[in-house]
Amino acid sequence: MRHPSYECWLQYEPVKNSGRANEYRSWCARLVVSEQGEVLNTAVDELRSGIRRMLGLRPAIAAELGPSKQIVIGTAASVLLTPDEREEASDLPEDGYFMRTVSDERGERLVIAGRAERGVLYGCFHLLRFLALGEETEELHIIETPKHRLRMINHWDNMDGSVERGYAGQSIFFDQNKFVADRGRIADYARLLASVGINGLTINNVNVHEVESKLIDDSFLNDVADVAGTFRLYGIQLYLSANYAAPITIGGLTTADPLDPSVGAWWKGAAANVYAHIPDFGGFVVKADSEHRPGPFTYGRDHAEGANMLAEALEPYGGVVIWHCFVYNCMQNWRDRKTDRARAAYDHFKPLDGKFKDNVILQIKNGPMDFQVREPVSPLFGSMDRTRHMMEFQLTQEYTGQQRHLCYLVPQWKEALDFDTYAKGEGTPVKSLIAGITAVSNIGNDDNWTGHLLAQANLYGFGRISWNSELSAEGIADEWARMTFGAEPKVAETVLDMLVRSWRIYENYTAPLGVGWMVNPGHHYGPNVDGYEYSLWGTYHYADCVGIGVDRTRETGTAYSQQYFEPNASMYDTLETCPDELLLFFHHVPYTHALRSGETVIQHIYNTHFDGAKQAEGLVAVWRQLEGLMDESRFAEVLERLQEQAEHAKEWRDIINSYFLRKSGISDKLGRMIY
Ligand code: GCW
Repeated sequence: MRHPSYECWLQYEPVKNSGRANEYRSWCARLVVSEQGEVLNTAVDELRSGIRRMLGLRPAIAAELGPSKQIVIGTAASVLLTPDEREEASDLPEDGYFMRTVSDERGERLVIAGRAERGVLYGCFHLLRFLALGEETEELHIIETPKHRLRMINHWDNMDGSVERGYAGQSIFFDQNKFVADRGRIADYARLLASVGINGLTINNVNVHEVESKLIDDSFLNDVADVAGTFRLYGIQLYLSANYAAPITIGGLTTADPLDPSVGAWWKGAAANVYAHIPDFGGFVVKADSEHRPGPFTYGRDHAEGANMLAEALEPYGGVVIWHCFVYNCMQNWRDRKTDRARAAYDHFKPLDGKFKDNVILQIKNGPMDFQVREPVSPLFGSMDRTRHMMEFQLTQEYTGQQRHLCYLVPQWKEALDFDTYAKGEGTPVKSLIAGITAVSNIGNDDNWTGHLLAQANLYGFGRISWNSELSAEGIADEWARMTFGAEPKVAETVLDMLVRSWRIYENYTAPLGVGWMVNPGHHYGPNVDGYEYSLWGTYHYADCVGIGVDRTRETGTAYSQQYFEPNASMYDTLETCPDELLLFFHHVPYTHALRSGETVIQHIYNTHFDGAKQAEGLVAVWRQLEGLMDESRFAEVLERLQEQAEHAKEWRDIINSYFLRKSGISDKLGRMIY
């Protein structure tokens, strides 16, 4: 039997409110569509099955308009639309759609029209969401256009079946260096992604190892094409992570120098072969000169030269190169206080602005370090107005509890997207500058996809926000909770409340005030204050007996703060104006320093760690109140994770508090027990 949450938010439970159900049935008895197309067929199938499951009705499928109420779906080319509607649909941006009720001499209809098939599919999922949420459908007038053209997911899946930083089982694509034989689960995944508007994905890890390098040659291209075909049905384009050294590792050349003509020619041949198999292939995602991956630096070339060579190979087919900016010195010495990992991406890429070809998109992590629970927004956003770039988030909770802890990340992403860069004066938020958004996947072959059932909300929320970054984190959580657990108000309200508070709770009992890390090296789970303090990775907090924090100010520190536009640069640089939650990211201060909140740094550490652990315990208590209001298995599996979180939060609390009590010699003014 399938896990009750296998279909995630597409539960399609029967509509309970009979008034609403009747209203919906009146529209849904007849479904009119006159065109054929792969994605359109997917849309029709989805609509049919959703209607059947939610309304107990098998809609009649017709190719012509009828006299009674009906749903009409079509692209801008559909003869079912009026000339005005056709024009309106063709004026929509790519992937856009409208959904409205019309009543005229041609009959009463609920029209879902997309500029193209993909828009129609999104419109159908939108209607189904409306039905699931019990929204009114009598007077619809909705126009939806995505805020971002590229809405992607990156998998860090290896062909042996493991998933780098994966916390939800093994890969759904690969096993034992082959593609999995049963592709059914891949189709189910494509459906989930399409339902929230995702239109691109990579299936393999950006750390491209030996076998995976061959995904772009004849060894695996038939399989890749087959999987691309599955995603294509759902309007999702496939990309591959490519190994920069592939000309050597699989091409038999002696160099991967981007300026060597034989290298360019090799990539052109490779691209031609990929496109012969997959005509709508999206392009290559490349992590070069990062964490020991090969790249153009080996040959004394810069990243523009490296990326452009690949871009030239893909250009004839409309493909893009998505190039990682996660380039930094991972062999640092903790004694060296001038090298600053946070500065690295900007220092490497800003000077190259304007040198990249148009089909290169730089992929920038939301923060300058590495997906910590709290970081400032990367200053690269806004600093390159002649280079296309996109945002990278991390769904997989590498540093945010690894899907053992609850951490709903949409509020964090909202903050990053809304951050005002001041690049073109006040009112230049990150979301206005980017060509797209991508995120590292949090799914695997676990029964419920994400390990922690409530982590599904991050996948859902990512899709929704990459479609429309104006949506609120609460609104998204509310939709997700109701679609996942049904309309029982107590469940939906409780889950919503838990999700919305969870990021802050996690932050409370882990690394304080933006300083980050303090995790066990390697796997990154659990507290270890000095775990990364003396290592090569450039991830230090510099705690001693007097104070803590990284001095990134202009005068006395690494001057990272100056990578921002004013007034952000001064705001972060000045102790008095730097936001508390990022204080230790920008400043080294004594433990007795008073925060803007009025509390000292040391007392803040104690308070938040006691609070955070208590709040984590509180999550268990509120969840327990839901017993009996949902199926036993979902109740029990979430309970188990929350209990583990509560226990683990105490460990965090104790390790962090003890460490700082001993370092600082300052006791908790509330006299609580510190071990
Ligand atoms: O967060 C870090 C991870 C690495 C990962 C890297 C990256 C795929 O610890 O496992 O490598 O980011 O983004 O490339």
